[in-house]
Amino acid sequence: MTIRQSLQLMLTMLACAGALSSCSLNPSTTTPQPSANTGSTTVKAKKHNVPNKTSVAKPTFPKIVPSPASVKTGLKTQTILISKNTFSPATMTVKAGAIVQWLNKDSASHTVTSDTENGFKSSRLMKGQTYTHVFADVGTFKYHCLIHPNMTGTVTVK
Ligand SMILES: [Cu+2]
Repeated sequence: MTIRQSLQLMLTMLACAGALSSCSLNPSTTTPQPSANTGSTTVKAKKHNVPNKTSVAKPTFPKIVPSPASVKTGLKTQTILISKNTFSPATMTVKAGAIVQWLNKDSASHTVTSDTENGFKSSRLMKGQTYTHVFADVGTFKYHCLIHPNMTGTVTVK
């Protein structure tokens, strides 16, 4: 009888051990779940990458930033052509805040240099190069080309 009891105890012990092992297996099965969570975090990381791609696409918008500036003033960029050693038009009237762009069409290089010492001045513009200046203040602004002093122009800002 005591042997049977001991055998029963042994069986119950084994059963318990099996239960424990099965219980211990459960935590092991639950531990993969955190890894699954980390997998979800990697998915989140991928989601973060996606906004990065959209944020990469956003910098294409800042290229249009000059247009918001023109939106503020409600003015578009106005172009003065430099052609045949002449500013064309030589006289331009714009509103305050206007963006004026000079475009050199000549094979010769020119500059856009304010007659005023502390005024706007471009570097030497080669063919196809442009110089842009925003006329924020009202006034009459005369300019010339450093290379060809005969080349003169006037921008009047109202
Ligand atoms: Cu010139």
